[in-house]
Formats: sequence, C-alpha cells, structure tokens
Amino acid sequence: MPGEASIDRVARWLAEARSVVVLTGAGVSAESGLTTFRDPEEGLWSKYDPMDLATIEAFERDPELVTRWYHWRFTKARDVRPNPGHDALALLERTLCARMPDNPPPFTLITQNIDGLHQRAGSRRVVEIHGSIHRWRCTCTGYEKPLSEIRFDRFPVPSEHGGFMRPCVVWFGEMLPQEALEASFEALARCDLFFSIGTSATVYPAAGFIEVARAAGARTVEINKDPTANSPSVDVTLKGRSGAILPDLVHQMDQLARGGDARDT
Ligand code: BJW
Repeated sequence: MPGEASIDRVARWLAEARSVVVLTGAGVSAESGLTTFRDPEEGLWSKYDPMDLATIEAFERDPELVTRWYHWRFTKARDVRPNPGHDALALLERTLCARMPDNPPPFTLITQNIDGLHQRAGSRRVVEIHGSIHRWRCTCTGYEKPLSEIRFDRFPVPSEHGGFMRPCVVWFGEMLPQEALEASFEALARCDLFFSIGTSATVYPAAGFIEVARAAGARTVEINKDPTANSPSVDVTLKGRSGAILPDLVHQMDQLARGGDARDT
C-alpha cells in the first residue's frame, strides 16, 4: 500500500503468509551478551584468527587451545539468557502453528547459532545448521557423550575410545549436518516469506539461502543493525536491533490477524 511503513508492510506479509522461513545469525544473540563474529571492534574474528580455532586442522595442531576456547564459549552460552528477539520468534512460531495446519509446517527457524538460546526461549522447530556447543563427540568414534558426563578438568578432554572430545559444531571446510541441510532446503523450496536476521550473510551455504527462497517466489526481509551483502536485494530492510524490532513486528502481525489496525495499538 502506498505510504505504508516498512514494519506495517512486513507485519501484513506475515499475517498473509502460508510458509515462513527465518534464518538467524550471531546478531540475534548479541543482546543476550554473546559476541558476534565479524563486528570490526568486538567480533570474535577481529580478535582471533578463525583458521587457528574453527578448523579441524587447528584442532589437530593444538587441541588444548581449541578445546579451552570452545569450553569458554560453552560457559558463556550456558550463562546468558534468551532476549526479547528470541522470545518473539518463539511466539511467532506458536502463533503461526496455531493459525495453520502443521503439515507442512508453516514456520521453520534455521539458525547458524550454536548457543541453544532459541530452544531455551521456547522455539520448537529449530534447524541448527552449524551444530550445537551443548553437544560434544569423540573424535575417533563420533559417540556423543552427554554433557553432564564430560569433565572439563583436562584440556583436551580425552574420550574413553582413544580420541578426544570435540564440540558438535561445524568448522570451516566441514560439511553441514545432512539432515539439517535437507530440512533447510525443503522449507526454503516452499516458503513464501523469508527473513534473514542478525547475520552478515557471508558464510556459505547459509548465505545463499535467500536466493533459494527468492527462486521459490518468496518475499524477502532483512532485520539487521548494519547493512549486509543482502541489503541491496531484499524486498524490505528493517534496520535496527532484532531484540527491539521482532517483538514489535510480531505484535503488529497479531493485531492484523485479529482484524485491528496495527498502528492503533
Ligand atoms: C545485529 C545485532 C542486533 C549485531 N540486532 N543485528 C561457497 C562460496 C565461497 C566459500 C564457500 C562456499 N561454500 C563453502 C565455502 C567455504 C566456507 C565459507 O562460506 N567461507 C566464507 C567465509 C567465504 N563454508 C564452509 O566451510 C562451510 N562448509 C561447507 O560449505 O562444506 C562444504 C564445502 C567445504 C569446503 C569447500 C566447499 C564446500 C562451513 C561453515 C562453518 C561456519 N562455522 C562458523 C563457526 C561455527 C562454530 C563457532 O561458533 O565457533 O559459524 S564461522 C561463524 O560464521 C559461525 C557463524 O554461524 C557463521 C556466520 O556468522 P554470522 O552469524 O553471520 O555472524 P556475523 O558476526 O558475521 O554477523 C552478525 C550480524 O549481526 C552483523 O551483520 C551485525 O551487524 C548484526 N548484528 N548485533 C540485529 N542486536
């Protein structure tokens, strides 16, 4: 509609959508206190070289350093709480699932984050394409030992099978989990509304998901505090913090679905 504010337009698209896919990145967890990767001053990759920490070669070269670093990241993720952006996405899932039949699912949350905060906020269908820092496996057998049974009192942590324990996260050069990739492409192929939220959209294959959604005919929306590689081509950019924009957006969608004018409230 002419003159319609961007957030109103996106709220209307959400109220009309039959199948929504959301891709999230580190920016969504920034307001919980977790550092992003590529912030020029604070980002993890501005302080550390990813080739020293996030590759299998780095782990083989210096397993103590890499294990200590991921154990530190694990304690950070464990000790923070979901923020209003995570909460709003969980509410969005509940709202869409209550409005539409579950087969096929009307909402899929694909996250590059390994911190588990979406699940802690109540999101149910979460596709973790870069794995999870809350799961660790043996380098020899692939056996995933429950976290409660792993003692981080020696670095690297030996496994019972002659190897070491490593986090179940996807390092550069490693394949993404097949099941997560399949679930992602299946949802992207049938989505009519795609969101890219709090990601710099620089790491593949996730950075290419927007093109898959567009090819399926989806409208595309970016929510980010800074411009990204996606910004010039998305249908709408909502510039700002996801923890502020998402609750507002979901509230406005809800008002529209109830038949009210979002801006009246
Ligand atoms: C806010 C905010 C707020 C802040 N509100 N916004 C095709 C082309 C070219 C290269 C490749 C390709 N295919 C594969 C590759 C190689 C490679 C790759 O993509 N390299 C690129 C760097 C070029 N990809 C891989 O190796 C992947 N594997 C693969 O494809 O296997 C097959 C294959 C292998 C080899 C060759 C070819 C094919 C695996 C990628 C694994 C990425 N792993 C990491 C580490 C995981 C574990 C860990 O956490 O340590 O995943 S790297 C890191 O980047 C992490 C993230 O998930 C990922 C993405 O980062 P994200 O989430 O976008 O964070 P930032 O910091 O970049 O952005 C945050 C954004 O939020 C910013 O825009 C802020 O402005 C914003 N923000 N606060 C809203 N409050």
